[in-house]
Amino acid sequence: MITVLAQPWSFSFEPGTSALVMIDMQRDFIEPGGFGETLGNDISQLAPVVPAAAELIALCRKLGVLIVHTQECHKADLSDCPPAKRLRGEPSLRIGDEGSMGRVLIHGEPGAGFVPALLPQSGDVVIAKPGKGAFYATPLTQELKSRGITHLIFGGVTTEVCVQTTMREANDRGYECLIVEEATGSYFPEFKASALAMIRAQGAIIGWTATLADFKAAGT
Ligand code: TIU
Repeated sequence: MITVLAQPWSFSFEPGTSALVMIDMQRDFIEPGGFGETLGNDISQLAPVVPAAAELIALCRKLGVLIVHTQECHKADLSDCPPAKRLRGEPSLRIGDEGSMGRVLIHGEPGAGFVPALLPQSGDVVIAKPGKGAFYATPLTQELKSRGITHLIFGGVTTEVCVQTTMREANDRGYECLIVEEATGSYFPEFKASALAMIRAQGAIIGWTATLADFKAAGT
């Protein structure tokens, strides 16, 4: 049993029944020319998340925690992309348009792939998801249930959009959830801070938060 010094109080998990869910560490959100930048966001905010996420993945891998990578992307014919999503806002490129990393947020295109430092390894689970939450229209529930997973550790981008949505979905499904602060990020630092505060408020209403240093101290 691993016990992490967390907020609002300590979080304990058995590595064999836990998974790290690394949300959407894709080139389209983190690199220039991708979906995140086309929405007008400052992608430099996400750069520090990459080495922290790599460290968290390595720590979890060493502990024997299952690694799950999600990627927000759509079918080439956009049949799983509601017009309400594609037409939202005033991006310079919309989902499915041709950009500098191929078609934006389309499965199999370079931009929808993971950043080079965080490529999935053999034995990891990769979940392609059409929504912000990783449970909607994906096999994630089945992948976790079939392995007896009860505890989820979260990282990825962006904290208040896909990460928080997925953590809320997981909480409703009965998973005990912890998010590691440095391994997640937002284009808006104040949104990240608020999301983390919301998650741990009211006695861990959604889950727990911990620093990478405290997670590392617990697991080594
Ligand atoms: N725009 C934004 O902050 N996020 C997303 O669109 N997707 C994810 O968070 N992955």
